Amino acid sequence: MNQEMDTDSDQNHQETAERIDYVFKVVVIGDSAVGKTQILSRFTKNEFCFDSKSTIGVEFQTRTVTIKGKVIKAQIWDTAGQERYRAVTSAYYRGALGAMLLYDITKRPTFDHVVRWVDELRAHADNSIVIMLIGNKVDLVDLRAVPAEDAVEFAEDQGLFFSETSAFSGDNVDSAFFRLLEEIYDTVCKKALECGNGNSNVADAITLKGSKIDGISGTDLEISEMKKSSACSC
Ligand SMILES: Nc1nc2c(ncn2[C@@H]2O[C@H](COP(=O)(O)OP(=O)(O)OP(=O)(O)O)[C@@H](O)[C@H]2O)c(=O)[nH]1
Ligand SMILES: [Mg+2]
Repeated sequence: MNQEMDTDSDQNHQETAERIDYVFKVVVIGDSAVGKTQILSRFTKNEFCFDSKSTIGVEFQTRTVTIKGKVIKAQIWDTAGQERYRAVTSAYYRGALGAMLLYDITKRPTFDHVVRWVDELRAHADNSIVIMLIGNKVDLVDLRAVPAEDAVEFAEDQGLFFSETSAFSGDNVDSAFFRLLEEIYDTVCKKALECGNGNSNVADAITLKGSKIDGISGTDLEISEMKKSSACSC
């Protein structure tokens, strides 16, 4: 059973005194106005804003949860869907263990472009990255332009997980993020076992451990790090 520890923002580091077993970097991508910033805001702060502005550059929010008895801090990065506002692509993806790839169920072109986003992930992210395809704005069901079946077929074909959400109502937002984090955790454990060190710490088995992002937020951020004391229990 998964359990929430706390919800916080980048500015609020209350959880620093708590035990954190893992920090998982997740990126949110997709066309402009599909709801990337709002789904992040819903997941980390349980907030929604109707007149949100287009994101410029990069920002991240965090939320700490418990998955399979481990305390996991999800560090979730958001950038602009518009090319001209985006930060350096490779730096954005560096160290990411998971990706939320959003389209808007009311705008067919945003779904048609998903294949380009998958290509970008394959080009810039680690090949073991866990990808969750998200059809957002499911509250606008009367305006639906993308049948769920189309997305299911695409997701199966590409080996992606899939969910439909509403950042507005909150429907499926938590479950989608929890599913992604669970899959990341399982991938991390599997890698550790493949490396034959199931009894030692996972960190040594993860190629993405301790990557640094430079020149994005102005500070060097240690990402996707595994606490040295942690052992994989799966
Ligand atoms: N009805 C409805 N509107 C939503 C939902 N999610 C986002 N929106 C609205 O869609 C618009 C765009 O949302 P954003 O989260 O700013 O989109 P974005 O993908 O971050 O866009 P960029 O930052 O430009 O890449 C805003 O007006 C939101 O209020 C949703 O689930 N339902
Ligand atoms: Mg945004």
